[in-house]
Amino acid sequence: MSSGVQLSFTIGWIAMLLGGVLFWLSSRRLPPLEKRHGVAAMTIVFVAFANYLAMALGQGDIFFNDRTVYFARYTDWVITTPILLASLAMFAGRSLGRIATLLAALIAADVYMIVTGLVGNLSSAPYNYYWWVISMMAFLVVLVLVWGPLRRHAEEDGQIAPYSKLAGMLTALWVCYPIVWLAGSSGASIISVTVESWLYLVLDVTAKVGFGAVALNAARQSRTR
Ligand code: RET
Repeated sequence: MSSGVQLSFTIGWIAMLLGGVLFWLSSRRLPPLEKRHGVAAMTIVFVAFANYLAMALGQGDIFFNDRTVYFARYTDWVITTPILLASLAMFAGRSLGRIATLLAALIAADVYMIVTGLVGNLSSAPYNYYWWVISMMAFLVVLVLVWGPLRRHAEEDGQIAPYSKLAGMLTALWVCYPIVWLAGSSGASIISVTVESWLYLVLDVTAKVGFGAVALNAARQSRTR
């Protein structure tokens, strides 16, 4: 592993750990009914912490089809992205029970997206591109549900202002992942593995720690309503 890649993994587990401490401290100020936002944010960063640590220790990759596949990214994403969607959904209805079916569909499409992405990363050209397209279809389903039915729920029964803000943030960040995937070692290798790992690092920290901070801030304010 090159030292640049190694450094990005080390910064990754440290950033997730610091995010965990930050979320733990700010969760204490949440009103009891909003503690669930803190639980979600902490779970996300601690799962990412473990996966970044595994990659830093050289336990998160395998050499397959002539290249290194960092499978720990996918074991991270397959757990954390459903929780991210659930934390967005917490702003869409007063209880998750009211949107259970919608959330289940959202998570099913999301898990499908991550798993087919991993299959693509384990495939050589041109099959990796087939899987990218299949994974993108599922991603489109996720976006359609987030901006369609779930948003309508937020208007009727939830908190539309934080919902819109977080949905915008989620969309802007998540669309970058398939682009990095395509440009990186899983796709056309236009960028180096070092650049790829730094791009994923910035995205992961923003999509987890940044997103969680915005969500917790909005959850704290909902007390005064
Ligand atoms: C893959 C494979 C290629 C096609 C698509 C992908 C989407 C990945 C996404 C990942 C999001 C990760 C987050 C992680 C941490 O918080 C799997 C790269 C569409 C959207 C938000």
